[in-house]
Amino acid sequence: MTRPAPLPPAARAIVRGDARALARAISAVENGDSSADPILRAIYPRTGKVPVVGLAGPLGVGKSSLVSALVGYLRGQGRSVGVVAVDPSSPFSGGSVLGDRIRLERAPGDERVFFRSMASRGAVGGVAAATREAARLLDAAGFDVVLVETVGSGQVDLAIRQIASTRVVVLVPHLGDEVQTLKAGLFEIADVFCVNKSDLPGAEIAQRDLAELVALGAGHDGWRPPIVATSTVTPSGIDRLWAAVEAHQRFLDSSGVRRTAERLRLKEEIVGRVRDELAAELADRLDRDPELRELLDRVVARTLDPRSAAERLLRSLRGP
Ligand SMILES: Nc1nc2c(ncn2[C@@H]2O[C@H](COP(=O)(O)OP(=O)(O)OP(=O)(O)O)[C@@H](O)[C@H]2O)c(=O)[nH]1
Ligand SMILES: [Mg+2]
Repeated sequence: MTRPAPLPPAARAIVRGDARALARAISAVENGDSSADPILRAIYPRTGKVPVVGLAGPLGVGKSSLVSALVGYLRGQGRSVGVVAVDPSSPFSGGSVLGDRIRLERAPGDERVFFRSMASRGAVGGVAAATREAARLLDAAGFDVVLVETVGSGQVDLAIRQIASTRVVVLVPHLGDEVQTLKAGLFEIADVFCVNKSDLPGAEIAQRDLAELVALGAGHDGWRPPIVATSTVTPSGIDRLWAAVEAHQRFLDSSGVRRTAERLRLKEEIVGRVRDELAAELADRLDRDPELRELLDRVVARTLDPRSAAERLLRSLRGP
């Protein structure tokens, strides 16, 4: 192991717990500003030590409410918490709602809670990458726990897989629509299922239905995801939800899965980055490079098929 290089001043400030330096770095990440690059590079060796817990699930199921309840719970135990939330701009909740709630949860001037929401649209380089880097900055800043909330569905939600070591999938009674979401991939990534709004009718049925689904084959790496009922209005179950998260974290260590899972996440991250860069570069070259433009012209004219064109492109990339 080589000794870590001395930290650039901004990175040192973040590691020291300077909230403003942290906020600035997250903004840079969100804006695709390259000033974040040396910071991310410098802090990386110091990350990977704290639990990064993701909450994902359909719109309006109560993810933000649960995050703020967890912040309250964890602060009650004396633990510091960093939160990054993808602002869904959903009709159920304005983006600032979570921020407001967390402000209610923490005492004035409590530096041991940090909250940041990311715009779900327009982050340069993608929300998933920006969220992952923000979570890493929170990790480096030394919070005891990092919580990540992501929006309803699709790519961003699945990105939680690449960010969090424990993934909580939040659902509500009357699974209906949610079953579709489960099919869309959340089911496979869940480490803990949370049936929120258990104060509403149907919660027990939902839990039972979900338990049947889980028995049919949820879970991975020898872990069967527990199902926890919560309500943020009563409130109830927040302690059990956190206990389930901790049980999963303990499992990761005792089984050795933490290392293999992390290795897989990092591999996916690297491959994803290369894929994105290459795809952008290729698309650009197909527009500009006369030789490649001709290739595209031939596909358009039906004298060459797309698969052969792609093979030629790949060959030209690999060089002689
Ligand atoms: N009855 C009931 N309502 C809840 C509960 N938790 C949250 N809600 C309500 O559900 C609505 C959505 O809550 P949010 O916490 O914003 O949900 P979310 O999943 O973060 O929403 P998006 O981020 O927009 O997807 C709000 O009106 C909450 O007050 C609960 O346990 N029971
Ligand atoms: Mg929310």
